[in-house]
Amino acid sequence: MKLDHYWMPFTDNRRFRAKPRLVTAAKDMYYTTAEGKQVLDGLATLWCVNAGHCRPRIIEAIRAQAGELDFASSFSLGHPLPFRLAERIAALAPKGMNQVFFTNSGSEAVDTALKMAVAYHRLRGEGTRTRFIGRERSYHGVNIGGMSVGGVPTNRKAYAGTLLTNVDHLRHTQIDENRFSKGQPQNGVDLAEELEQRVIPLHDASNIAALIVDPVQASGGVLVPPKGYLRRLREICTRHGILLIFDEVITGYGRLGTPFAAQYFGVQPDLMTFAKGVTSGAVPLGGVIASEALHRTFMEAKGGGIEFFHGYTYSGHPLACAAGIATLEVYEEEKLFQNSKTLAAYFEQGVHSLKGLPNVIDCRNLGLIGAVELAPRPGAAGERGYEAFEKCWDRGVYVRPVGDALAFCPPLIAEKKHLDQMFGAVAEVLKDLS
Ligand code: PXG
Repeated sequence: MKLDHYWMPFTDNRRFRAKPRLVTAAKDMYYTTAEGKQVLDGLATLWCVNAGHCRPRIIEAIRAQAGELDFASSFSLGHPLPFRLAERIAALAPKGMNQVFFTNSGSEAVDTALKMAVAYHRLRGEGTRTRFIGRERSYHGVNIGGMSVGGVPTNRKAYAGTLLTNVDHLRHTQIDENRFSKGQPQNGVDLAEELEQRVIPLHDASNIAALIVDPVQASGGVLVPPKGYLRRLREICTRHGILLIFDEVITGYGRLGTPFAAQYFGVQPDLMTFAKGVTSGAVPLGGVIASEALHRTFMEAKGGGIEFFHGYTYSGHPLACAAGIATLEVYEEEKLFQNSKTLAAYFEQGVHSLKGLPNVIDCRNLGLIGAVELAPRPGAAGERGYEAFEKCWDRGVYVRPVGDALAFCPPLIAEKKHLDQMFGAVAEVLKDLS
């Protein structure tokens, strides 16, 4: 097979073509590689395969749907599936968060949420609220809005001139005092004060539409919010009429043992984005959950007509919705959010068992998400992390390099033996890594 024509996303294409890593099948916790080797999926592939791979119920739902109604639009013509899925999602979401808008990806969900926020303020006669606040090291997808509120420097660098200018960022929460924290760090709640002490006075609250945060910053390196930090942000937003958006693309659907991070932290946002775990990765699907109050503002707008001029051809696609409904059934029947919660303590032990190995400068975890951070090689940031990733793969374990950190995010069907295999392989690799 030629590898000459596929331009791979977020990939060192030249390195890949020189040394390809191909998988041809997957089942539950494992991939099968092109060479026939079994590799443990330690990252739910890309933080999304929460129910595990090729689950019969999900596959069957997609197959049956494809034969019955392949596609129908949701532009002023409906079909039952997105209504059914939205009802299920609303039932999982925090109370009062019950209006679901579908997209095809997390990036689209983020840009949708940003547009909803601005349109909402305008409908309420506060049309000057057009600024967005994001955070350093946050990842909110790759579309113009999400990239602009995002804070991963490498994702922004090449596009600096095209970024939205109506954006400011809070600093991230990774501080030295919190190294090797188990679960939520003790220090750093005060970092939330930057919103009220610097950002709001600078721009004026009357110009700010929304603050967007990923409750656990996953692809930014697995940064766990300090105790009380998200609650403090909520209080400040409420005081100043600023909407709070939780980007739950990774934290949603059981990653922290609750349906969403909002419930884990006991903090209620106004808008939540989701994607990934909603179909366990089987078909692309994302969306935004809006509060009833926000939605009401749109529905009570004077004049009638289309309330929100926004949507994608495939919003509410039948195959995606069928996969979503089946996935939520699997989560419920197999009590996978509960498994995630129960396994979190063992996972924490596994992550922190790497402390003390050569070059390990931090271990972080919450729920079933974690990372070990390695010291960068002088003048070659990211190289040690990438090499560790390659060596783990050779040992039959897939984890993701994020700079010089390795991220862990197993499917929620994981058992202790899988975690033993994953952390055991990582430990062996780190022992020998220069
Ligand atoms: N928000 C968050 C919090 C995400 O993690 C997106 C939005 C965008 O979702 P889509 O479906 O448009 O990709 C994500 C996606 C990585 C990596 O390097 C992480 C993501 C995507 C690609 C790579 O860890 N997360």
